[in-house]
Amino acid sequence: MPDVITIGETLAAFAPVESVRLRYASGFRMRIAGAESNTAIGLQKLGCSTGWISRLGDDEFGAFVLNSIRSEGVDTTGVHIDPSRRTGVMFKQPLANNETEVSYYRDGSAASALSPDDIDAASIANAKLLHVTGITPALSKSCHRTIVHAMDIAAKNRTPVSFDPNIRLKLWKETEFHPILTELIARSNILMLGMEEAEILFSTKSVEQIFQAVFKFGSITHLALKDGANGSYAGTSTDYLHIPPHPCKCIDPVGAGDGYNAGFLFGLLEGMDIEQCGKIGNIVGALATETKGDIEGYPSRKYLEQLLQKKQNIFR
Ligand code: KDG
Repeated sequence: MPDVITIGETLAAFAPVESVRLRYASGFRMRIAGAESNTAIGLQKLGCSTGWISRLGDDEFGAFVLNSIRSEGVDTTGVHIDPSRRTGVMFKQPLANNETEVSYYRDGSAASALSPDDIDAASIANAKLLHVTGITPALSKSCHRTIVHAMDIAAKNRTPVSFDPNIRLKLWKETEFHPILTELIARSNILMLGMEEAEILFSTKSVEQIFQAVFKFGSITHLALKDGANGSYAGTSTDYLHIPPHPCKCIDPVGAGDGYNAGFLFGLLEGMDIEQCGKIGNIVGALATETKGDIEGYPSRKYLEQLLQKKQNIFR
């Protein structure tokens, strides 16, 4: 059984071949996009065994998503095909300064009907880690119940839970998400938090105050605070440190946070110290920004080791 289980929706994501407004685009490139499967793929590339639980429509986009994730080596036996609903899609609009705006077409998608019955308890009970995000509970009430159910199984079986709030305002719409995310943080052990999300959740930009606020949740053992081009902070209840960024040439930042999660969690699973975990998180996140897709830039374990040892690549 896989060491790491993730749960969530993955979409067929379309980006215009040329960086133009979508209305002028004549060609699109189709890739996959899903925070949880991104993290699973990142971990899998680093040599961890991972599984992804989800629902997909019985359609071409569902087949594309399933084939893509399976081809990266992620276990997809926990994926249910729902003939009555469609696979969700999204479009990426490239903007100035290498920013990206997304438009979702996922209301009522197959994954938005995920329910606790879709969860194989044994896979979570036997895993070394359950990784979930705040995207799934934003999709529907049954998705929210599914995540709570999965966390309950993890707690009963002492499987550590990592949680990334991944706040997507376009999905929460009018829903008051603070109490929902706070409750999920209180059920987690490892918190992966973006700096802007920390500010939204804890009303402060002060790193020290964020660390204090997070460790008031007695369940949390590790916090990674992702600060984009400034690097990250990582710590435990007793101490934290700043980890400088890994240099990169960003062309699309989407997927970097999930890549960071994969690198950081890989370090923890390998028993590395918190500084090394954060360093690997920074590397995987930085490499993710250098490609247009979410996952293409995530490194193999061999490449990561070369970077950590500062070895030159020999191409010829
Ligand atoms: O973190 C990247 C994700 O946001 C992207 O891949 C799509 O999962 C996605 C979402 O719901 O926004």
